[in-house]
Amino acid sequence: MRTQVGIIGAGPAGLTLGRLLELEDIDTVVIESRSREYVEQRVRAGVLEQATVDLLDEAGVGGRARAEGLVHHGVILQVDGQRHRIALSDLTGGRIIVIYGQQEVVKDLVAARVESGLPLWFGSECTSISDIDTDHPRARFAGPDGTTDELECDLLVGADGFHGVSRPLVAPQCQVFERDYPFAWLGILAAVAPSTDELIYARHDRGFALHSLRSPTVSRLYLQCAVEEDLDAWPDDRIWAELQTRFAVDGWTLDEGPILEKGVTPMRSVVAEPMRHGRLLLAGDAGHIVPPTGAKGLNLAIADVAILAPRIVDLLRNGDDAGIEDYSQTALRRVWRAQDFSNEMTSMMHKNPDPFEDRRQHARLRYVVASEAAKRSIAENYVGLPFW
Ligand code: RFL
Ligand code: PHB
Repeated sequence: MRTQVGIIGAGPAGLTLGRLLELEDIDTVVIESRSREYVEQRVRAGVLEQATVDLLDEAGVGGRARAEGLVHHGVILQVDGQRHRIALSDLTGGRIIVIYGQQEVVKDLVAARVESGLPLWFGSECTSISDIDTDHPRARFAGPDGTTDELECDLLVGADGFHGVSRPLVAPQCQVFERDYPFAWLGILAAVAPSTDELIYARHDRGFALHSLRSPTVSRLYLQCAVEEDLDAWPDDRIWAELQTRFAVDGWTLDEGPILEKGVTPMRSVVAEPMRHGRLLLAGDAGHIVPPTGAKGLNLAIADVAILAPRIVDLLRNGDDAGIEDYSQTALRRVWRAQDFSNEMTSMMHKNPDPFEDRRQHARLRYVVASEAAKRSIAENYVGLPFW
């Protein structure tokens, strides 16, 4: 089997790249190990930067995000039982964020690809990649019926997420930068109307809590927990009691409802450099992950492919490989900016087991909420810096 660009992974990065290349008449095959149902139900990110929504729109797949996404103009930081608004739009010349579940983005992209009749092979797990130093890299994969096959292409893109095959394969040639944080998030999805109009990031002596939203009837909430947290130790009433404590402010109540989903997410920063190895390019979580406190992972994944797509077109249409050569360096500038911001938000909002660090970060947050300059800096990073 042959195509121009083989894309491993039907997450936001792989599917968006497929769409951007479709619009340029470049042939692609997307190989995805999971089923369509699985990728469309996987609950993850919720905050889209304006530039992300603009890009989806330009690619003709942003209609539902525009219609159903919740446009937000601010977020709340809570410290010492007091809430402080970061006026995102006022501080950034009118920029916004849109709350729209990642699985909805994935549904929209899958629907568009299916409608275009382009190859998107679910249940097909890429098991190995070869010949990346030639003009014809290859991906081997196991299909749903147990058969194995091989895809030969002009370029391969590893958009297979943090647990995929592409990064481990090139790891020996990479410099991998890593940081583990000494805590994790216990996340829930609950069938209850959000108790807030804007996201609340709360720092509390018992640990961080985040109140996010999905729709007028569904809330998404997170609690800082231990890295090895046992979910069985967290029946629903304990989760709600802990959330009530951490979000408590006078005159406000947190409404409770049935919990639809629970999970524990470790907090890590990883960057693999470079993001190009011959004719294998890494995009999205395959190349880097950030802790979720800055809401950057999905936005970075989309930014990577926005940077990559025109460079692929230059190579395949005009034989110009300057853009591909420069892809990693360009994408990594943005990645490291997001690492810094995500680290800052994470450190400042969480209870740290190191008492000195904990006091220092508490002081930093108190400064941020009191300073116009510091709030502006948080706002411009949160809404997203321009692609560069
Ligand atoms: P994905 O979404 O992981 O997709 C990779 C796809 O590749 C498939 N795959 C394979 N396919 C074929 N062969 C193989 N060998 C394969 N191995 C893997 C997988 O099945 C999958 O379908 O990566 P992508 O596209 O790079 O997208 C990245 C985002 O998913 C991720 O960065 C965000 O979800 C991170 N994130 C957030 N990002 C934000 O921008 N804003 C947020 O508010 C936000 N909140 C979050 C988050 C991530 C979280 N978790 C669970 C990690 C909140 C949480 C709790
Ligand atoms: C989410 O809605 O899932 C969400 C929002 C903000 C974050 C992380 C996750 O920083």
